[in-house]
Amino acid sequence: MNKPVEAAAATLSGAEAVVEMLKAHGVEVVFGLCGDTSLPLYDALRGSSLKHVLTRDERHAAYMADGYARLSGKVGVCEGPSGGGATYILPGLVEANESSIPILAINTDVSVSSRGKFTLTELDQRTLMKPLTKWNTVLDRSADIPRVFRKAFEAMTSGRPGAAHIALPYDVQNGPVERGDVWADPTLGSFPSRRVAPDPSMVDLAARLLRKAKQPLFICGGGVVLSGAEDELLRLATTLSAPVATTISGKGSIDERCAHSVGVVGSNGGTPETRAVVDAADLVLFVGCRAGSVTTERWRHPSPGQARIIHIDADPAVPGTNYKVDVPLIGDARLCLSALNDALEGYQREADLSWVDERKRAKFEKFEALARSDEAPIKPERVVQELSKQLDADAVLVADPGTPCPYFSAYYVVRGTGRRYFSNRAHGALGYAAAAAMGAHVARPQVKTVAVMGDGSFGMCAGELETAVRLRLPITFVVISNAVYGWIKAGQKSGFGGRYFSVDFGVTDHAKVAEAFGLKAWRITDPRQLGPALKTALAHGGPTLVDIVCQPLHEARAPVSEWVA
Ligand SMILES: Cc1ncc(C[n+]2csc(CCOP(=O)(O)OP(=O)(O)O)c2C)c(N)n1
Repeated sequence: MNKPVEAAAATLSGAEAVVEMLKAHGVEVVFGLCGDTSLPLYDALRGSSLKHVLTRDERHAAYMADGYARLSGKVGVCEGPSGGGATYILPGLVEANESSIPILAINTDVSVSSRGKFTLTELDQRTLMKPLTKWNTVLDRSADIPRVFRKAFEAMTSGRPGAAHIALPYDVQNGPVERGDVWADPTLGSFPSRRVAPDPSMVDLAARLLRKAKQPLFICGGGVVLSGAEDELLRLATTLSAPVATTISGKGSIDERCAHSVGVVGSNGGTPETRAVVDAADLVLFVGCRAGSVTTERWRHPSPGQARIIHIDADPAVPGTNYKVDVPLIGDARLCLSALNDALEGYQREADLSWVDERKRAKFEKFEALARSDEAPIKPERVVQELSKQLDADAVLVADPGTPCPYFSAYYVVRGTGRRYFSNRAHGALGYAAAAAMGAHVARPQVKTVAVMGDGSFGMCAGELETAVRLRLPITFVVISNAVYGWIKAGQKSGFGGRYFSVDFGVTDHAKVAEAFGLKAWRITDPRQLGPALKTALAHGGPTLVDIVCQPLHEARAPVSEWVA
């Protein structure tokens, strides 16, 4: 006799509905760490097709989600339990939010029915996360799960992308959700999901200014890569015969070997040579760039009034905040640049870019003279040069603050466009690169991923090396080892008469620490050993770490012109 077909249950548990809502938005992986309040969610994840990456703390789970989002173009998802799980996930959430990277953090929470009774780990997650995220809520009822997740994905990926937070109480995970309510628009799982076009009258005004400019210059922030506007940018730069400078997050907007490329400008990766290009402009076109303190060296380059300003940004609040803007173009960078290309159809500005090339040559001559040095301790320039020689063009390099970010931003030449290099430029918290590189690798496993950190950063992320070993991630971690919070010591030298205070710490053999976690590792003191060690490390099939004893920043000739807060 035929068995009756078992009808699918009309309801799901809240935890099951969360999993289904993530899947419906195209989520494939969740980074996170377990806790008492997360038990129903873990039970639902266990039976699902979602991959779960167990991390060693929630901050790194959020950094992994961030690195994953940057490389995949999809929302990165992280999770943790209540109380400490929420306070620990917070740094990664705010970094992503300020960097316009859509990550969703889910913290489970004490039951709705236990609120206000001195319940262990109880915390006002709504208030905590509100100023740090683009959108956040605390669920009170299971039935609201589908609507809340749809709203979170829409908020994260439309307009200026950003982070979202959802607190998921224990009893909400167990309550019923109608199966029919569980649906989503999958296009909201990638970003930008809803592109906005600029006002045509503003496009005409901008085109008129561009035709009149004698020395136009692009300064591109992260918005170009976020919107995939690289081709439109090159087309417009070619029409205008204009140089293209970038911020650190803007690396990847243009192939840095191209004649138009200036490199990074500003106080963390800019040099006197790149600054000279900014100072020569009579029209600056900011694209997807907040014109913040680092890029503009505290709003001095360009100097106020020096140049006409056209400012393209998806966020209407950005143009006009720091510079008097002649034309604001509000919209998606790709659509704005494309509209400008259409408006300038048939126009060609004839100009010679050899002056830009001369400045780039001058910058790299100084760099190469130092990179060639066989002196110990090893010069940071040597590390940049060796990695530049050995990494394929499609490799992904993540740099921490300290020595790595300014040196790699200045001298690591990105060959090609799109996301190949990044750093945490919103808050610049130490200890980001290792976990972000792990997330990046999960998103793009076919290319080599490298994380470069100072030893200050190593101290803030070392526990996560276990994750890299457990998951056999073939990432190379590079430690610039100098037993000092070097960037700050250099600031004490340049701005406070060398009155050094509480910046030196003890020497650690990071290679031995890494070996204890199960990585293959090298400690390098002689510059001549650096190339061979990196070669072996990069080719190894599993996680590797190269600990490089380096010249500290206060003794080095840093690319930055000055230390500015
Ligand atoms: C979480 C956090 N705390 C403090 C700082 C301030 N800070 C910026 S750079 C720096 C020193 C970095 O030291 P290290 O990682 O050893 O790199 P180095 O500068 O020596 O190359 C510090 C403490 C920070 N960026 N992040």
